[in-house]
Amino acid sequence: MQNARIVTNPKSILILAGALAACMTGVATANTTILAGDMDNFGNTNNARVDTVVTRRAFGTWLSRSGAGGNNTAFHGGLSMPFDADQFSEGGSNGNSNWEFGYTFISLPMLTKDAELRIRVKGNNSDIPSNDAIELQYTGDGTNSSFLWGSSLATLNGSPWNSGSTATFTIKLGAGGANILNAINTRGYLDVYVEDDTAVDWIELNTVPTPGTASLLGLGGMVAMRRRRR
Ligand SMILES: [Ca+2]
Ligand SMILES: [Ca+2]
Ligand SMILES: [Ca+2]
Ligand SMILES: [Ca+2]
Repeated sequence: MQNARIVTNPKSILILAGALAACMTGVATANTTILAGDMDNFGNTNNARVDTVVTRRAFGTWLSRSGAGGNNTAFHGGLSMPFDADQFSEGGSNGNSNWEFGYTFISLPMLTKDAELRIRVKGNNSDIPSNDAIELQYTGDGTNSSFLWGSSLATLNGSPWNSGSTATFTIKLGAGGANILNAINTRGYLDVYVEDDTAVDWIELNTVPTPGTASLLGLGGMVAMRRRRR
């Protein structure tokens, strides 16, 4: 009787390894990442589908305040700065100077302790970006300036924040100096405010990093590589 031969097709092994890696990648995509704006390197301000600015009512009221410090009403008809306003031509008669940016992530899931905010910003070449700051979680009633956390952009940058300075900052919401996680989870939203000569390309909220994702992905990659070497 002839022995049966078991033939292993290298292609089928590769397909299996690929499927395994894909399953593990599936674990990674369990992260909830919410993107505001589009990652277009400060492209046009008029991409309405992805660049729509959303603000909670009290925060929006404060952004369009009149009187002292109310730049948006004084210079921009009460409108908040849109995403991607890094060019003077993108800001009407007063250009993109003295224009305050605000965005609210609303209806949030519960954030885990490792939740983080990433924001890409650029100092504009109009007026004075060097004194600008980012602040998180507005707590006022629409008339007063009050946030749970804030930092100058120069501090985040580790060097002066000037015209043309461009950076992506990561702010860990449940750690160290910020630690506003409980407040965000209690309220279910997160306000992001950026002063007033700095443009915002996009903001990303990474809400639920999945523990062990990196090692699983690494394992998937190793399996695929071992198979390929045969
Ligand atoms: Ca632009
Ligand atoms: Ca200014
Ligand atoms: Ca300024
Ligand atoms: Ca953008």
